Amino acid sequence: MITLSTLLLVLAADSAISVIPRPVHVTPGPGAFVVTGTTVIVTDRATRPLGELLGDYLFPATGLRLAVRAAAPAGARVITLRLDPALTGLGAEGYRLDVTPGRITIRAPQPAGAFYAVQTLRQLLPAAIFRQARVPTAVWTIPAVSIEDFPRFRWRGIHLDVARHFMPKEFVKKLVDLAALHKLNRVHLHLTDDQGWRIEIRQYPRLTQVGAWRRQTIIGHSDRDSTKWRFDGQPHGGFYTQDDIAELVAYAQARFVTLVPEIEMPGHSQAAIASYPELGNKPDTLPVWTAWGVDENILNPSDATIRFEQNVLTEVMALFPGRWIHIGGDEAPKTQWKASPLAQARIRELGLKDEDELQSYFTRRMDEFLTAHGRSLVGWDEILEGGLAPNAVVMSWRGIDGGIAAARAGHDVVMTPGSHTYFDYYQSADTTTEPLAIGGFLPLDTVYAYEPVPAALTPDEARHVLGAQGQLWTEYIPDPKRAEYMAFPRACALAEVLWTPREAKSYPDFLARLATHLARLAVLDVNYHPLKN
Ligand code: TNX
Repeated sequence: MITLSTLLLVLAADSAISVIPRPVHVTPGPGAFVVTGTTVIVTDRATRPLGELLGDYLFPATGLRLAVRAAAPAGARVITLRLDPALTGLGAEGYRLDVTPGRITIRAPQPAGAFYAVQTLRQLLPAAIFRQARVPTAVWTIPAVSIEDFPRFRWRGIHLDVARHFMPKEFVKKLVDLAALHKLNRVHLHLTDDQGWRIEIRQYPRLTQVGAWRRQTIIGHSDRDSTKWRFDGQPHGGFYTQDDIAELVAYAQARFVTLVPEIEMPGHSQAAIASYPELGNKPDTLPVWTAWGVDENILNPSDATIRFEQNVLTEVMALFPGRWIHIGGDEAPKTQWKASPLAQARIRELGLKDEDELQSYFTRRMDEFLTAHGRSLVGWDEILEGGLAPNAVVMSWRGIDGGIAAARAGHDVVMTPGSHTYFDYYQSADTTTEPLAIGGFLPLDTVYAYEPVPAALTPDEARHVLGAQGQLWTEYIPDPKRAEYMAFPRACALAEVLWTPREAKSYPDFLARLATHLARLAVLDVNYHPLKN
């Protein structure tokens, strides 16, 4: 018979479990584990760094430096982390987490899973655990629960455009931390665009000496009539040195996040052309662009330019160990290629039909190059026009059709449709109370309702949908605080779309957990958008 007190305990435990993204199986138990100064973290060899990481997570707020040991001292209350090959069925990122009043056990087939168990554990503690100074009054209670958990998708991403507005290295780290807290495993860095080049390339120093800086920035939205444009008169710029990048890569790796670098070509390249005018189609020297929009100044399609970009990619590959290298490929107007004798001669000598096929040729050369180095090219869905390079992964941003076409052709796909993943869009219907954004309307419930697998795909084709990611284009996002405002809590909703089984999703349930979760984000000093529509 269930007594009233057991029932209340169960209910209390249940409401205490406000984990985002929602785990696959959650079974609350009676009682709770209390972390005290005598709690010991026990690990095996493989999970040792994760035990240390857990200790580091717990230290600032608790003031307790928990011992990390290879074996449990007799009688100690322990948090155990270990790899368990018997759990291989949970996949590369799955885990089991068992909390009882006497002990906590984390088991996972691979370290990534143990890492995600630790993230879940942090969310089971009071929100004050995220404080960076000791919270003397708190009791560090973890409700008893058994959790079995694994992600629905392999690619769970957030993108950050550091080209339109440079974002300091420390903010990229904060975004990596927030991604990891939400069990996101890709941070896509949009490193180059018309308005700025943000990564040191040693062979081409002018890319950052010249390309990382612009004289000023347009104010508000660009009017069709460029004589109406007004500028702020404030120089803007910045870039990451190769040492900065190495630091970011190591930081992300320790949090099971793969950084995906993007070097845009052949469009969105005016900062590169400003640095090296020979990359352009015209003899003019261009400034780094100071306005927003689709720019006609694209790279020329010469062999020298292709070699230049491959040399850039060589340095990029040396810095970023991840498999995926993004080459952009979007919004490359063909006006200049139509008028260029060089581009037209290339079309003829290569036996191509038109300028779209010429862009495909350019992309293929990058694909061959990256493939030869054991990497995979990623591009925005325009790379489908004129024929898809054989090993390309497609990011479907202009709706879902590009994703459908690419998956049908046997290519991997990451879903990034504006309609559901553009976090630069407004999140309230009443835009008068919002800071200026690019436009659009993407409220929290729409993000939550997103289904990444297009209904048109067969199960076989659907296997090519690696996942999805949220986009933070920064034309109207001038600084980290605004980036946080635009990303949260929409990124929380997307994390659940990408992790939680489709059948287990529930918007009311998500909102109930989000209320607790926002207290965590507040402690983490995340400038999230308050809940209203
Ligand atoms: C289109 S999405 C772009 C970006 C802009 C964005 C603004 C994509 C591949 N290209 O250059 O920043 O729209 O929403």
